[in-house]
Amino acid sequence: MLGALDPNDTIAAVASPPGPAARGIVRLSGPAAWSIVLGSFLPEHESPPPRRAETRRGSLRVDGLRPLLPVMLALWPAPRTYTGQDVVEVHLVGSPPVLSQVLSHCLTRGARPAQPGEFTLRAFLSGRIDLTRAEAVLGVIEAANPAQLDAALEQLAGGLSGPILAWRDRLLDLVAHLEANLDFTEEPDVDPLGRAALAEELDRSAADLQAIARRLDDRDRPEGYPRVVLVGPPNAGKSRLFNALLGRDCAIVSPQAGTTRDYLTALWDCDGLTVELVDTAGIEPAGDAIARQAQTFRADQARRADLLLDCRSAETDKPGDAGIASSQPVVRVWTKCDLADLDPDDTGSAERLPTSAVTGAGLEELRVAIARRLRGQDFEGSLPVGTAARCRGSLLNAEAAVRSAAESLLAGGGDELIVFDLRLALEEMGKVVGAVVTDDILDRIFRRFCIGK
Ligand SMILES: Nc1nc2c(ncn2[C@@H]2O[C@H](COP(=O)(O)OP(=O)(O)OP(=O)(O)O)[C@@H](O)[C@H]2O)c(=O)[nH]1
Ligand SMILES: [Mg+2]
Repeated sequence: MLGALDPNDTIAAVASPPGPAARGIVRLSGPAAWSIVLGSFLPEHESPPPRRAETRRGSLRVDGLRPLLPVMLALWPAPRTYTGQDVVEVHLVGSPPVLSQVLSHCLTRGARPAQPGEFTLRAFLSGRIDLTRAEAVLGVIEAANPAQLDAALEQLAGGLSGPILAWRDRLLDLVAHLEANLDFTEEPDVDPLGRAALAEELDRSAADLQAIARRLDDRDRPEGYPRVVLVGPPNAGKSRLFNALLGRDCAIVSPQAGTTRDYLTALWDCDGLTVELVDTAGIEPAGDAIARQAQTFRADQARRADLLLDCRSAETDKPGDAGIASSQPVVRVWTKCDLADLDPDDTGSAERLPTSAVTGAGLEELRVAIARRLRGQDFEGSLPVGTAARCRGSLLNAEAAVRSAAESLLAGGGDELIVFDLRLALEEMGKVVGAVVTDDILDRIFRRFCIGK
């Protein structure tokens, strides 16, 4: 368990990405970090250990390496460092065998290998960052595209924790106030007006908490990517368009109607957004058991879509046809335009993007249209996967506890009951901002980090 790791050990790890590079970094954090490195360091200019963050040039005498290694040291004194401890980074040539030699040199001098995420865990334990920020660091490391990276960076800046912290502070004040009453007065605070105002304020807090939870609900992508689902009549050219967009042949294409039965999914880079693209069976009245199953799959995928691509064949379908009716966002597409002359003045064709999977015409426009629609739905603001799900439950629990406190207040319940509920709410909010943390949460978050972060 990461939560059980001793934060007083000095830890070390290669902190640069794996593989050869111009420069590599070995990072140490802990009480002995500086002495371990400085003990083998020959500086260009002799000077005492710095009292502020500083870099030093010189060479390192490393066990098992004959020549002295030219290095640059970055030294940060505790407590104003990322981990809250003494930190040192050894910057040197990015050769993997040399880096591993330097690391083992440090390990034989008293450091132990850092577990994945352990540097960030220390940052969290020392109160330098809260849990949402810790997870955002992970988001930055794992971000699959620029949009996710933006979201992770925003979260790293405290986007999520700010409003929640503000509420937590208000609740803390309230609890302090009520507890003072418990301690110092025999009679409960019986000012009915004051209690009604307090109850109203609590109701407002509960509504705010619910709103934040709901916002997370909207923004959380269980799989992390917006889903774009191709739908339309059999033979409309969905599978061929699916292949053309992906740039490889995954789906079976044939002139026979009813070719696609299962649904297919593939990750697709759509104008900088990573999207899960889904091909489905053509919409038709269900026939035999297989066709029924195909329709169930299709309906289920369509329901879970963030955006539907409604495909009609320009060869066979009429321009006036409105296409599928759906409350979900839809981009309407003409397929097989190479087989038909579309009149650009025809309103029907203007509302549908003309494409051809054979000539590639219109595919770029389609890509841009899809990305624009998804960005309009704020997928760029999606939280790093997992954060929203983890926070939502706690926010809803906090909301329920605050509402229960408000009810007790109005019903004239004792202050003990109210304080009890508010404490519950605080604990739940604490789970979000990391003030109260179970080992389980720590472990779940930090074991996903890579070593050296
Ligand atoms: N000329 C031309 N033919 C196309 C185009 N797109 C699809 N086709 C042809 O239309 C036929 C049906 O294409 P599919 O992609 O299998 O159609 P589908 O919508 O997936 O059909 P189901 O899976 O049966 O629902 C195939 O013969 C394709 O080669 C296109 O843009 N131009
Ligand atoms: Mg198909």
